[in-house]
Amino acid sequence: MNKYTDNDLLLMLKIRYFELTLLDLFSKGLIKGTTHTSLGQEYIPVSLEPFINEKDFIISNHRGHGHFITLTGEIEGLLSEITGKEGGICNSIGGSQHLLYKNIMTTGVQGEGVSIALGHAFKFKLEKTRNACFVFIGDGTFGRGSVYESLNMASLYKLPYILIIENNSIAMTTKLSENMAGSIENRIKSFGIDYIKITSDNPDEIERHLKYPILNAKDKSTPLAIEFITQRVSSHSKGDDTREKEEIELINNNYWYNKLKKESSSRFIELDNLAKNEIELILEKVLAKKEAEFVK
Ligand SMILES: Cc1ncc(C[n+]2csc(CCOP(=O)(O)OP(=O)(O)O)c2C)c(N)n1
Repeated sequence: MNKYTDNDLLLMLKIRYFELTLLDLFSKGLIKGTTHTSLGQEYIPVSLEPFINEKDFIISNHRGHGHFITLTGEIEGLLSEITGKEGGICNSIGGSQHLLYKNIMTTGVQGEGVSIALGHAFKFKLEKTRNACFVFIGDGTFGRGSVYESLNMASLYKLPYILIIENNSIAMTTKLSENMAGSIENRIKSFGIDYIKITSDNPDEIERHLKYPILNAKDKSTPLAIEFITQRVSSHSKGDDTREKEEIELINNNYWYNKLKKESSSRFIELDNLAKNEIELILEKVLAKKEAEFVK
């Protein structure tokens, strides 16, 4: 198992166990509201992390736990937030989807982040800081007009605006093939914006593709779009999966975790246990906490 570096894999595994923990807590009625897991997409923020610093700004979306954990390391704070316990990063007011912490915010409103990101990117350009605003969207969000308005402005004003598209080919229950004319690539390029497609799920390999384009976007203050061809391993939120059994089986066979599990190297088993134990310990600690003031 030399495909993934230990650091990348450990982080991907921690995100996976965090998400599995949430699904379990929901099934036991220990979390209210809803949640969207990033199972299958864990490697995406891990691939971007080397290029994002504390002065950049990040806007994530409804499927943002992996982004948040990778970029802040705040696993306990996020779990406390979602479970309504003391110590939540937003005092349990934001929950799973609406967070603001240091230089990262998340929003469950589709197509909202793309517009807010323009303001951050404009500020970076004016101040000549060589920072960028990274904004995450799914393929389904191309149904929102704000995406095109934002791409237009980002290109027109040459902003350090980095759009990360997590194309898992489905939005809730609507497949991309049934909903989009043309392609994401052509839509981006029609605004004169640089575009990169990533099909790998190995952060180490992806980083090599992204290094120059991201540095270029920051240095020259110019927009960039990165489309990750990925897959949603779990349901849209908690149990709402309308995909055919055969399709889900195919996705599971292609899931990096299942492939590594099949190979079952001793290093993988060691890292898998390490990640699982860490999340279990955090869960134990969080569940023992008092309810947050806002929840009482
Ligand atoms: C403005 C708005 N409309 C509808 C929704 C409900 N909704 C939440 S996620 C989602 C689908 C998002 O699909 P996509 O952008 O492909 O992201 P994915 O869920 O696949 O990660 C929808 C319609 C919303 N959150 N905001």
